[in-house]
Amino acid sequence: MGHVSGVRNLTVSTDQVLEEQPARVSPPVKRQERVRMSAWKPARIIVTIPTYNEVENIALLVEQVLLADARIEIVVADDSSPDGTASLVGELARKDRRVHLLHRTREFGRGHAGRDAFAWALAHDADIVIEMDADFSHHPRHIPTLIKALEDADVVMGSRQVRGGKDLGRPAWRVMLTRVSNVYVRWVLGVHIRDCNSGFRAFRRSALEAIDAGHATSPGPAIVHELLYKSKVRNLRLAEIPIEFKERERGTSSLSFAKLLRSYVTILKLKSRGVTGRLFPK
Ligand SMILES: Nc1nc2c(ncn2[C@@H]2O[C@H](COP(=O)(O)OP(=O)(O)OP(=O)(O)O)[C@@H](O)[C@H]2O)c(=O)[nH]1
Ligand SMILES: [Mg+2]
Repeated sequence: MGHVSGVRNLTVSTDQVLEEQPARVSPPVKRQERVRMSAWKPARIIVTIPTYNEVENIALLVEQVLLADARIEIVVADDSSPDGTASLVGELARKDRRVHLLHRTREFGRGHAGRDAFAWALAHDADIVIEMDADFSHHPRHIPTLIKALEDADVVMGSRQVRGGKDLGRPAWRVMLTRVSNVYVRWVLGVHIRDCNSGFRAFRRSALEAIDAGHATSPGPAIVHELLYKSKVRNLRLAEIPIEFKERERGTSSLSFAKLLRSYVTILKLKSRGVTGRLFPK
């Protein structure tokens, strides 16, 4: 076991298993920048997947994500799920060197898991990092489009709310809740993204470094808003591509009303830190 520099609480074992200790782009890309980006050849793409009780989804998802692009490696950040997700991913990792497990045993939460997975990806030389959910709401078939759109953007979001995007299989009240919370996030954080709640995103390495994603502070789902807001504050180029978002078919949601409410409060705190210049730790 050896330590990974730059990542807290992580150790690496030789068998790849880790244990704890058509896009809307703004602003327009300048010609000079286009020339620079045409030479951009990302070699290493890391897909990060936070999981909690996803044993019914994760094996098939991993298989499909690996097929999406030969450059992809996957890191699954699991919070010691009682259903055995981590041991299943551990088995997959032993069979395939492109799969890695980040087995988290403390500081649980969707946000902290996302943060540690970003830190892991950066420490492992990712040129592109894509974060997605494990429940097939984010389908791997959209991955090539996300990667392509990064040619003209720093951060690309899979969006239900742009032309061609869909929100399938969810009850009307959930779709409405997503829309209302979008209005709230856009209003509070002042971002002009249509689907601020989407957790299906691709980042250039330089973007993750600029927003210091490996030290994101939101413990829960508000990490998606934190990274979006920090991207805006850092003047990164944000783009949205349409995706078909589908309600999960297997496993159960970890999202509760209490978590949702807490994330709305976190969004207010983010804004307050933003206006008082405390968004990024000194
Ligand atoms: N590591 C970790 N992952 C989590 C945690 N909570 C949720 N996740 C994962 O984060 C992703 C999104 O969680 P979901 O439970 O699907 O929540 P959601 O997509 O916001 O809500 P639904 O629309 O109800 O599915 C999934 O891959 C979950 O397994 C957590 O506490 N720790
Ligand atoms: Mg989900």
